[in-house]
Amino acid sequence: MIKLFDYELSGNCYKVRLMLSLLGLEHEIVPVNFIEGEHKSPLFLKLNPLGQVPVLIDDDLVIHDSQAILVYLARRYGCENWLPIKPESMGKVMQWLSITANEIQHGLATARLHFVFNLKIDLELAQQRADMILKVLDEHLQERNWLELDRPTIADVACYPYVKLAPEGGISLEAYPNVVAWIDRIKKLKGYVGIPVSVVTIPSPKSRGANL
Ligand SMILES: N[C@@H](CCC(=O)N[C@@H](CS)C(=O)NCC(=O)O)C(=O)O
Repeated sequence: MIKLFDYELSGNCYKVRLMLSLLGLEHEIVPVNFIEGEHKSPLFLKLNPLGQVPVLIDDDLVIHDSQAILVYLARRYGCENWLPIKPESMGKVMQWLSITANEIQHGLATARLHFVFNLKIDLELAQQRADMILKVLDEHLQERNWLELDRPTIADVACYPYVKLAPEGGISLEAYPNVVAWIDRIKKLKGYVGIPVSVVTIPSPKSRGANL
């Protein structure tokens, strides 16, 4: 059975949980004790030398990085629906995977680190970056329901978590009505699952790297 090494409050792990659920795939969640630094233990580093969650195991395959995992799951289990192989379509979807790993991670996800995990980051810069990408997203979604191909793809799944979690980084979505409408559409997808809301700041992980 598919195993996901997971930390409940991580948006990158949530991305994978959401994809597994949208695809209706049975899986086992293996919680990683992030606060105690279990992701830096020798055992875990054998799965992912970067010491980061999520990590997915499917039979003999061990794969890390939430974007890479979405690609794997979509191609392995999702037929053409979530990631088509037509070069033009694939390119269109993949550009959002890069955006989520860069602009969204360094803006929205980083701002959330300050409030939820009490980490020292440049909050102003992160919030500026967050507003920049939200503006781009909002304009892009003005004339479409989904990020690409007129249907939900892994582009939507990849970008959704940290956009949805923006308020936890002190960023209001009020000025971005098309983004809010897109969030509502994603919530209505068959198999949708949510992420627990972090209402309090939790202790910083004992062992931390660049990201959370
Ligand atoms: N590019 C990776 C980033 C993964 C990542 O940063 N995971 C965080 C949790 S959300 C983590 O494990 N951070 C610990 C560290 O960087 O040491 C992905 O998309 O999965």
